[in-house]
Amino acid sequence: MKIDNILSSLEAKHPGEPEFLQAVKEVLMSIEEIYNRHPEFEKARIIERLVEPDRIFTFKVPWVDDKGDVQVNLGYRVQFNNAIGPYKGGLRFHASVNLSTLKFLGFEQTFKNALTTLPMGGAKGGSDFNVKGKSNAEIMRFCQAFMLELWRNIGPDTDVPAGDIGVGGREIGYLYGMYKKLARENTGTFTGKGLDYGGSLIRPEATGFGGLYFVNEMLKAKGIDIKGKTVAISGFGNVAWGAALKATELGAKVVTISGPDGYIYDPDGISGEKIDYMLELRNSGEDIVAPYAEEFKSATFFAGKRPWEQKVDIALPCAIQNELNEHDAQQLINNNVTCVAEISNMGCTAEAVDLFVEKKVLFAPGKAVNAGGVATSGLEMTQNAMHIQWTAEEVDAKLQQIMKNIHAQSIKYGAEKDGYINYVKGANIAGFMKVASAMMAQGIV
Ligand code: 2IT
Repeated sequence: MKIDNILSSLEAKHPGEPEFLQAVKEVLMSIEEIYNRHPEFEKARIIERLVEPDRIFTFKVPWVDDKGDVQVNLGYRVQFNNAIGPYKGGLRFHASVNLSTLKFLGFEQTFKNALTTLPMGGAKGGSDFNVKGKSNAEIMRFCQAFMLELWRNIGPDTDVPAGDIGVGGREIGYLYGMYKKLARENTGTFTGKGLDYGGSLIRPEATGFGGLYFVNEMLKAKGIDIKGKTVAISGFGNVAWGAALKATELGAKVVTISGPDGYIYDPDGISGEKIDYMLELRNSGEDIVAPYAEEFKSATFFAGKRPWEQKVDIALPCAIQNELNEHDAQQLINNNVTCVAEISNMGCTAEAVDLFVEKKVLFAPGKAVNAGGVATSGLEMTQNAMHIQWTAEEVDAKLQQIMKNIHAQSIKYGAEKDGYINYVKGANIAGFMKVASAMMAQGIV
């Protein structure tokens, strides 16, 4: 495999997709050695076939706002790879959404879903629709207009969407309601549904919970106790919420959250009612965290800054891609950080990841750390197919087992001679080997 050739040919074919190239490059660098030991992969052009999505749907989403004005957004679904199972992955509604973002997310999702051990292929979709400042009725009309186009391309055994940034329980409800009306079936072709209509217990918490289970495994492997450790979290959405709940429950102290406006530092710890308040902030639809510092006097708001400048033991990006850069990484290292784990997808820039690995910092990538979200989506699909509902304890036990397993797979392929565990390499190789062997078994399709 010639990584440079593959990347430059991708760049020539699809100019202006830096996030996608970043994600591809990371995986190719990790798997190069093992790939070259398998000439049958090269012969079957596994890499060339893996870096192109199976297909992409792009469509316009016209809708009418509360003033009666017509709005037009772009909608997408990238069905990346279904070697392992039906396409599976979230929908992101955010002003920054474009094809590069969704291709990188779909590519990552393919390997992440492989790591869960559940039969799910990779997909991602969404829109440049910005939820911020929209009324409930506008969000409903947008979701219905989006689904009017997408419904033909999804189904319980073909493609099962879920939430991501900007798509939470409310949006899933509107999307799924319209899907059912059009498809005239009730097979749960969406995960993250409400508990009253086929959703799974623990799904809202799962990404954050799974992330902390993974971090706990990383620390345990080093003989470190998570109790009493300080934690910097970014974001204040669903993922940050689940992470703060579980970190607190495990005895760690969360001292930051952040939004597009800046970050909150609360040395007393963000726990209990403060975590509930985070949800209130989110539900206000304003997309700002500043009011936290007015509500809780122990906290300080740092406008326009990121939480990585604080001295903490554990840093957990929980917001969006490339939210932690090389400078941030250096600050964390200078402050003697113990562990950094991406709960957001590709939360760190390539330079930041390289620095963590070079300095042998305990670091793990999103596709391993945040896989608990989609894994629990897989468990929701199972419950829907069986027409039953598992208890929270049953789902949580399965989630814990899955995260332990992903950790073990990462060690299997990522342990280096000096004892350092390169989780980036480990997770990429483990995910890739499964997808590649599934593709090999099914011929050139
Ligand atoms: O990035 C992710 O794994 C998600 N947004 C969850 C996808 C899913 O299908 O639950």
